[in-house]
Amino acid sequence: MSGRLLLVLVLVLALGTPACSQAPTTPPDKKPEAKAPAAPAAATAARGVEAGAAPQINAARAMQYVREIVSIGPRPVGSAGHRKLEAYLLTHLKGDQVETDEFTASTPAGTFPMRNYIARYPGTKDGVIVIATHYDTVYSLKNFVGANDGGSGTGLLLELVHQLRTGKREGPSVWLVWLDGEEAFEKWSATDSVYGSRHLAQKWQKDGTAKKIKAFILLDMIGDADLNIDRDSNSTPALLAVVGQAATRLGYQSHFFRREIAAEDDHQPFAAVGVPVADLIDFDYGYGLAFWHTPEDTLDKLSPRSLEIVGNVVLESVRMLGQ
Ligand code: 1BN
Ligand code: ZN
Repeated sequence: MSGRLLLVLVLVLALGTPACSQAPTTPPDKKPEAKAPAAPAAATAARGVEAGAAPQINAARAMQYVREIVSIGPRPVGSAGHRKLEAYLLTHLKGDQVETDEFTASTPAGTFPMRNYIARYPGTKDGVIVIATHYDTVYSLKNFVGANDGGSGTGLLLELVHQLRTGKREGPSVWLVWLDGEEAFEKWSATDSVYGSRHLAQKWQKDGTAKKIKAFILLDMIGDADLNIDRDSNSTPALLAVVGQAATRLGYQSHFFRREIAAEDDHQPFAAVGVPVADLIDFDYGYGLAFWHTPEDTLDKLSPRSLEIVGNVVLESVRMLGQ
């Protein structure tokens, strides 16, 4: 296990815990596991489609986004692939309310322009729920395409766009955020990591936005075909409880929170400015983390089903948070 991340890996007996350019339109390959009903039929009908219908991620379309992202190649900050991916994101966000949050980051490898992208989808209630991911790949690994690490979250957020741009939704506004510069340039440290989230959290604290954010849900490495979302002890317990309940409602609880880790990731700068945060990360990628930060982090290790599970749990969590 990598020491650089100060990862405290604690096996917990969590069984008692709550647990594309032309995107295809084929339906998800499988339906959620039928361990628990999504919601009582009457309650679902009463809430109506916007407020409460079972979430429906299009798994094939989400996977196609990830495929297209990976086909760009490595996407480290400052590279041609990084610029291509930014253009790809903007193409897919055309017509939406998008902010490019540009800043200059001083790193051990020099000074770089970086950009976070924020797409805003208004709701009917006060407050904001942020769903975020990082889109850069590891700077020092030039043959690394980050299918899972960088690619999976970026693609799933593009699928969430389809779920959110359908007009004004019931509940708080939802903002999708693609963060830049998550990866370290040399060695992970407080100053060499999470550049985009440190910048945005500071900005949102200064302009008062942080106070409006009810939840910040981070997606990182969520595409592994063998999906095991860890319980992150650096996340806000009450928000993790909502995510756990959402997973249980949808029958996905076996994929969530069996193991506890302490994740150092893009959620921490937001937690530091008082925002409730949850890092949904599967830090069990290949035997003994064999695929993490290696050229083995490729598309064949991923599954549309994992994107579907995480996407549906996120949508259900958003719905529950809006009640
Ligand atoms: C995640 C993907 N991270 C780097 N690439 C940071 C991290 C490492 C987060 C270990 C949690 C655990
Ligand atoms: Zn990484």
